[in-house]
Amino acid sequence: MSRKTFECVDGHTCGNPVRVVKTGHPNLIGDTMSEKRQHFIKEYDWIRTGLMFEPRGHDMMSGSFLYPPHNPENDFAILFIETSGALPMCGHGTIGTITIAIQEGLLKPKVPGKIRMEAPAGLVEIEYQQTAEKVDWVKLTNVKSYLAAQGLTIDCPELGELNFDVAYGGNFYAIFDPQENFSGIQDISASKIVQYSQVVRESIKEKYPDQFIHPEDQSIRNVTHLLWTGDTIDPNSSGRNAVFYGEKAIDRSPCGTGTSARLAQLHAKGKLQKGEDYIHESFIGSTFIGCVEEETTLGGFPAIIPSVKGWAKVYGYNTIIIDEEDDPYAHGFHV
Ligand code: PYC
Repeated sequence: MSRKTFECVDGHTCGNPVRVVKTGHPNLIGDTMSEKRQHFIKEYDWIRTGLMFEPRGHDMMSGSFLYPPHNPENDFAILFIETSGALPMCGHGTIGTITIAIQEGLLKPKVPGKIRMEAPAGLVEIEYQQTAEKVDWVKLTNVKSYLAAQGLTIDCPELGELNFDVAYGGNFYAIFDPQENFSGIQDISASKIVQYSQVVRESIKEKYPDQFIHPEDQSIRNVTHLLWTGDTIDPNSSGRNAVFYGEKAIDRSPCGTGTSARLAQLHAKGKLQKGEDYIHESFIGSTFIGCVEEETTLGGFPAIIPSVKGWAKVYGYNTIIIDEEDDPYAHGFHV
């Protein structure tokens, strides 16, 4: 049958979209969510592109499917879908998915207020607060995060040579702090950040091939996201970022995996202590609260276990049809 129907609940986490798909789940093979993610990428990526790209989505679109857990002690397993791919982990996606799943009755946690979620990148423990039918906030304790490399350089047309670090927080991030050729995100437009990021990410891939690979899961590799920093809008915030992903997206939320990578980078450089709150602003000024919960190691690297707290809102119900026979753009497009 060429016509597939997906019932979805749409919401946003601090401004960035989250589309939880309730029906139409592909039957994925694997003993872990990492294996199932790889099966999805091989056989079912058209579902992601159909639901995330135009005309059913847009540059920033992101979403998830809920699956039963592999370990009965856990509450559920998650597959993230996004314009940039099926991510190993997504922080804003987690906060949005939990909010939607609890409010819409898609998930009944074993212990109310606490959830154990199997992400492709590993186990994520979650706390949330609910008042009546609304979820007020969600706090996730993320996978181990670490600073993978520092003091790297790349040439960026227009800007010149840029220094950057690479940190992992569920995805690998190249982090650009203000420096001689880049004064900070407060001084450049979103479209310029996108333009620079497209070129810089390609150059990183060419200059540092296969250099960033997760020590325990080789399917997680390469710098996929860029995190540019700069002055905060609110003087009470600790930092502000513009996270680039996909082909043209700037995260509207402060980015959960980006925040985790940032905490790992700052902690490794002695600029953030365990237990200290880090109020992270997004490009549009929305905030997450990050914190280094524990110090640990990963594959020989000093690492941290970060937490990220934020909120999400449900805004609509969406039944989406992908009809391969009838619609030339059934699998989506991007320009
Ligand atoms: O919140 O982790 C995140 C995320 C990744 C890409 C966009 N948002």
